[in-house]
Amino acid sequence: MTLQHFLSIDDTRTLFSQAMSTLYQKEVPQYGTLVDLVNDVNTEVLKVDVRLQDQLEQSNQLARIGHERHGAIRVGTAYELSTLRRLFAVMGMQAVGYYDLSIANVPVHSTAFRPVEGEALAQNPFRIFTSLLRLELIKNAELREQAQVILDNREIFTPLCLTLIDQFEQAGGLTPDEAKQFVNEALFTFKWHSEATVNEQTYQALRQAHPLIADVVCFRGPHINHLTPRTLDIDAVQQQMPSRGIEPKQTIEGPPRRDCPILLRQTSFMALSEQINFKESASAQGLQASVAKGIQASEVTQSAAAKGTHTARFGEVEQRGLALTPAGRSLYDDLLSQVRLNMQGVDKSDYARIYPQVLAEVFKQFPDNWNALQKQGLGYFLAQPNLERLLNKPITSSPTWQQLVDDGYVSFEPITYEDFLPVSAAGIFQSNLGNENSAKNYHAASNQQSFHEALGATVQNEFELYAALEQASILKAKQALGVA
Ligand code: OOG
Ligand code: NI
Repeated sequence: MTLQHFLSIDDTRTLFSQAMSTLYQKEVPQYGTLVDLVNDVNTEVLKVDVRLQDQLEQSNQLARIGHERHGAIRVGTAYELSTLRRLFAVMGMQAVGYYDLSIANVPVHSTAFRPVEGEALAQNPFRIFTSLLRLELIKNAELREQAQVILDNREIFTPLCLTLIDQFEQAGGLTPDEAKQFVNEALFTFKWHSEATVNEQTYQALRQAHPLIADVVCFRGPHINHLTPRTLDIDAVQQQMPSRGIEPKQTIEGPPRRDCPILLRQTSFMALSEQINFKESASAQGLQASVAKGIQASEVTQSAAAKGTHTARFGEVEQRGLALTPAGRSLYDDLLSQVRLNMQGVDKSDYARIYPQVLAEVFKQFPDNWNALQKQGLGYFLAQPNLERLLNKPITSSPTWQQLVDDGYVSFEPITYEDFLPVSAAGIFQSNLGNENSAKNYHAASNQQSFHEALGATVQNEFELYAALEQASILKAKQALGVA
């Protein structure tokens, strides 16, 4: 079989992201409302802001904005995580970045599966934030073992999905028909199942330990818990949400509104409470038996199955800006800590009002024009040769790169941040889990090593990826200017 019989992995990813969007719209109708709002706001912004329109066009992003999404899932075992790594590879998505959420008392650590190459990102930058439950952080040994047994006994992938992943790995690709089949099968892993795999008692015990543990352990699969469209004006979306019947979380996570957006700003809304059906309530003995045999065992009798509700799935919007260098990121982290310090002691009822003011005030220390950000090495930029300038004034000497820049032969377009922010992610997690877990302590040393072992690979370093994109653009610009 030759290569042209395969569907490209980028096209498979687009099929999948569209299928996911359709699925989630059916499952969580508010998501559809949010997508409509975001589209309206984006259209409005582009009408008014010609400079932004240009800039997005220059950096190959105008086309992708409309269908750009990220989602999130949470899994329970090394097998699940490493198989997801193989599944996402079929769509050209690789693990980038390590996020330790135990900093926020959430017992997971995470990565994001996403495309890494410039062209793939321009076509469709679909990303899935993927968290692995850190079972070892459950203090109650009995509960911990119970959760482990339940997880070890579930299979979140369909047999055909696993076969097609094998097929992809062996043949180096999937035919268009196989790719469609694959997308259909993969959807099963991400869809919502209202049948819990445990009885109410087990669900409540796990929920008591942490709502997130119940969310990961008690269902057939890692249902997608949100799908996020990208907006060009998150303040407008936040402000207009109530008029469309959506109640946003109190504050926007991330940096403040700026002339030159950096990193990532996010806000979310609490999803509906969804009805779930528990397995039959078992006696202590029956419970043990069903735990020992896992999912199948709890299917023994379902006559007295109780109903309950589960709140895990929500909506989120994001606005993306410049990818920061380690220096820029460290300034961002410092300023964010300052904000937190300044907010200490602020009354809860004043929090939502005061927080944006403090954030804006503290972030005055972060340069807010593209030139300064580029010159000071705070962000990553794509170098673009100015060919018009070259025509008007041919280069005669052999100038340094800096001279070329100073003489106007090169311009810079910001590289978009494609990743996530642990503090923001924690804020999103918290706002959707309720406050019942705030007293619990899941703070732990971060453990990237064990995450890599579970993943079966090491995650890529996001800074290195941005630096490589920047370097490649500099090389190309030099060639175009004939000074390579
Ligand atoms: C993931 C939360 C993190 C983001 O955008 O930062 C996230 C989760 O709740 O599972 O999606
Ligand atoms: Ni998210």
